[in-house]
Amino acid sequence: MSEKKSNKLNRRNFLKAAGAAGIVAGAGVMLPKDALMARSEKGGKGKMSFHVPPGKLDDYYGFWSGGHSGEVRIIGVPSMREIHRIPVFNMDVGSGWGVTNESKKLLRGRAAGDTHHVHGSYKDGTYDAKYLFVNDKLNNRVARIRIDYMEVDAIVEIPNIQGAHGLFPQRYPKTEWLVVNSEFQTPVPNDATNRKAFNNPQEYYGMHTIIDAERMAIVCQIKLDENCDLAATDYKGKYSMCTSYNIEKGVTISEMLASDFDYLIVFNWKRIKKALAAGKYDRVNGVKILEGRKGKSDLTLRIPVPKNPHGVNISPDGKYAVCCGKVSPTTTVVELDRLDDAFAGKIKPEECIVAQPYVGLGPLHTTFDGRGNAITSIFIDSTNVKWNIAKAIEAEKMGEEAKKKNPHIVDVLDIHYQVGHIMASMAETKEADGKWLVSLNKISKDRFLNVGPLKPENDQLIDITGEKLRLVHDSPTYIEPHDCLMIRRDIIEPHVKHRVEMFEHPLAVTKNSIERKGNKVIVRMTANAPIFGLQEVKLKQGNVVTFIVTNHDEIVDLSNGVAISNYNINFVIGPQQTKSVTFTADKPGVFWVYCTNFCHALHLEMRMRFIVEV
Ligand code: RUQ
Ligand code: CA
Repeated sequence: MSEKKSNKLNRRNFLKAAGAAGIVAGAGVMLPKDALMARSEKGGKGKMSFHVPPGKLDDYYGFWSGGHSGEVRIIGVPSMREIHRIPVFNMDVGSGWGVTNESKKLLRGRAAGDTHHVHGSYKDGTYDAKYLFVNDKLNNRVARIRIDYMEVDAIVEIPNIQGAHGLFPQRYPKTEWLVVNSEFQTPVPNDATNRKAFNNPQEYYGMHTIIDAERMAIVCQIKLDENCDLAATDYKGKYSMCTSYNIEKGVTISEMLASDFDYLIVFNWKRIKKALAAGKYDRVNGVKILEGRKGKSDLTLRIPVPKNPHGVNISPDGKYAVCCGKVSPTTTVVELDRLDDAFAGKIKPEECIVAQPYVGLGPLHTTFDGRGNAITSIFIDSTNVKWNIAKAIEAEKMGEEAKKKNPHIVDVLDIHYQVGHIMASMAETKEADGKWLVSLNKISKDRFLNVGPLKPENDQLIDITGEKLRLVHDSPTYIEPHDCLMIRRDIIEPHVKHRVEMFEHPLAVTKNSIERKGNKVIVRMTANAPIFGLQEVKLKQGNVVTFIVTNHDEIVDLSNGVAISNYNINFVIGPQQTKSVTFTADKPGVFWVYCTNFCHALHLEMRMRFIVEV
């Protein structure tokens, strides 16, 4: 089937599903693309190049989530070259993550994950280059990556939820809290003590979880009837929010689509702090649970939005939340300054909505150029739509006829194909700079060499410096980025170290030794290219052995690998770094321990014997 035809089919099926569920998507409305065609083409295009020649560096650190690969990647923008991978919830022997004691302690036996959203820690509405945070939708965890080493240093497990999805850190005055949403509703508690609830979806709840970003510990959870999908925080430290697409408490698709509207739910942090201080909570699995349900709580506000909404993003001026309709061809623009009045009961929640412009079929996420324009990803249409926020608000005031002409639409760009997230450079900060846009397209189909049934994603790089969106580069990425960030190089680079602080690791080895305590053997060893500090380790079959190895090289980029033949042990140690591994020496024989990371002209000679006697 031709590409066009299959996309059309997709569109028709979607309309059918949306129609069957009782909505009229785009009826009587000139959809943005046609509206644009009807107008004269105008507006200049940007002129930037993605080419970064030898000797030059990229302008942005791109941080990509890796979806069900469980990792986070660093991609240079604009070259789109993958520079590094940070294993997070996955196993990666290339770095030793998942093989060493250090990583096992954080992973606790669960080396599979599903990362969606990477966000940086903030100070005054922009990145402070301390941490990155990323969610695990599979096993309901949040990991923290320290930017100086680009390694995970903490993982917190979140009880009482499933589908840990939307994640966002506090933006102002700095990141003390971060919020995580539970996309799936579940019984609370979800165990045998509550088995009556298993078969009664009315007793399933969603949670908005608040995490202390420094301690990486759970502060509290706010209990809702609805599910919580994407997350955002404002620029004043007053509110966090979530979109909910299942206010119906449905367990089937048609049940989840039954209502014509769902909610953008806003959480009032001042009131949450007050409720915590006043002890107004229950405890489930050790976590403080605050009441957030409709009609029972003053911590939450529900703004009705059509229909099964997905992303919510805050404009860089801090004024608006833009919520994408997904099953509705619109976005909903909420003016954040009205939330105070809405919480105080002076206006109705829906009066916070200042515009609901048409953007196309299947809007999912919105990003910003810092010049008053929003760009929204449109899944079904396979487009990125650039629209002007002020014009959308103006048209809303003028009424339905003015609105139908789509005066807010600035440009529409076809992408290849089925876009999920989009992100503009620095767009989630007050320093949004309107230079680059990345469209994270889910389907690459015929774009790259055929590599079998499982194709890469297609990340398209778009120059947004002109009025028109200009596609400049296609880049395949390994399965399956959901979201990305582009942070200016000058913010990140000064904080990234070439070597670790040796004595940060309590077990850093300065003297080579073999210590035996009963069945336990502790091997302390240095690595200094091209020599391991010990020539051999001899022990008895059945001994439980711990290798602790410190790389004593200080030279930039001089890492050593430690691999033990036939023992499935393999990890890398950066300059001045220490790693350890514990295992049972269950196979007798002579096993070569060798360096895996090419370190020296005599790299191949960098080896020692591990002798397991009977
Ligand atoms: S969301 S499906 Cu970021 Cu669009 Cu995870
Ligand atoms: Ca719904």
